[in-house]
Amino acid sequence: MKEVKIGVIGCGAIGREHVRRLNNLVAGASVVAVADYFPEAASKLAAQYPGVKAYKTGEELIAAPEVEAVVITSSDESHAGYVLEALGAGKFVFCEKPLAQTAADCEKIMEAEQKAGRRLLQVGFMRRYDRGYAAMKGIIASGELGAPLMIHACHRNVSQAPGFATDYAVTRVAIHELDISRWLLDDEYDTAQVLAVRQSSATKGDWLNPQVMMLTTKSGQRIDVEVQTDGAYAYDIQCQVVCENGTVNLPDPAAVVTRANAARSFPILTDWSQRFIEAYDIEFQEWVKALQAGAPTGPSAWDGYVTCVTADAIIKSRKTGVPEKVELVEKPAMYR
Ligand code: ISE
Repeated sequence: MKEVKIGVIGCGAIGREHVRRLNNLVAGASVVAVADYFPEAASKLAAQYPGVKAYKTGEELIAAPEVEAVVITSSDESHAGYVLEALGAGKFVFCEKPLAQTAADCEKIMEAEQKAGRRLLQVGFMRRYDRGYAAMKGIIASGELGAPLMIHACHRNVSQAPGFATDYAVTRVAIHELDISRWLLDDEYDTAQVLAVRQSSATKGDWLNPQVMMLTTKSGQRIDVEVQTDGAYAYDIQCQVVCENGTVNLPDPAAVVTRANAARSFPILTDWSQRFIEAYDIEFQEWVKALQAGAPTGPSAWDGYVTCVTADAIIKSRKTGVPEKVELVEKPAMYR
C-alpha cells in the first residue's frame, strides 16, 4: 500500500515524539517535512532524519506538494488556523487537542470540512486508543453490567510548564475526560459545572488547584472529575464507570510489583506522555491505515467541537456558580 507522506507542524516535545513514532514505528508512513514557530527547532529536528525538509512556516509546509497529511502539534492557539489552512488545501489533517480556542472556530472547521465533502480531519484524543479505556467501552457497550449510571474520574499531574492558568485545567487537562466520558457513555452532555474545593498548598503558581468538574448527560448520568494540575504524587489517571449491576474500572498501566519491607508496591508514572505512549502508537497506526483506505475514522471535528463547548460551559460556571447548559448546534450528517 502507498506510503502516506506527512508534514509535522510544531517541533516541541510532543512533535518530536510523533516524528520519531511516525518514522520509526508506524507502518505505511514517513515524515517528509517539519515546521516550527522557531525555524531553528525545525532545522534541528529535520537534521536528525534523512529526507525530512524543514519549512520556515506552517503555511509553507501545508502548501508543499510532497505533503499529503499534516500533523499539528504547535501551540494550542495556533491549531484552528493551521487546520483551516490544511482543509482549504484539501489535505488530511491530524490536530492535537484542543481543536480550537473557541466554539465558533470549531464551527468554521466543521463547515470547511463539509465544504470539502469528505472527512479529512482527526482530533488527537489518544485515550480512545488506550487498551484499558477500549476494554471498558467494550464491557459497557455489551450491556452485561446494565445501564451506566455515573462516572467517577480523576486526573492528577505532578507539575505544569510555566505560564499555566486556571482555565487550562479545563482546556488542556480535563479536556481528555470531557472526550472520553461521552465516548464511554455514548451520550452528549446536558450541563457542566466546576465546584470550588479546598486549595492545595502544593500549587507552584497562582491558579486554582484542585478543581472538581461535574457534568450531566442527556440521559441523566452524572460525571465527576477531580483535576489536580500540580503537586500530585504522580501522573495518575483513574476512571470508574458505575453501572446498574457492577462497576468498570480503568486498569493501571502494567508495572512490576515489589514485595519488600512488609509492603507490596508498584511505581506510578509521573510523565503523561509515557502513561499513554502505547495509545499514541496505536492511534497513529490506525490513523495511517485509515488514510490509506481513504479517510480518517477516529475522533472528528464534532468531537473537538463538543469538548470545546463543554469546556466553555465549565469556565462560565466558575463565574456564575451554577451548572451551565451545554448548547450544541445540530450535528451535521457527516459526523453522525
Ligand atoms: C498535557 O497536554 C496532557 O494532555 C496531559 O494529559 C495533561 O495531564 C497535562 O497536564 C497536559 O499538559
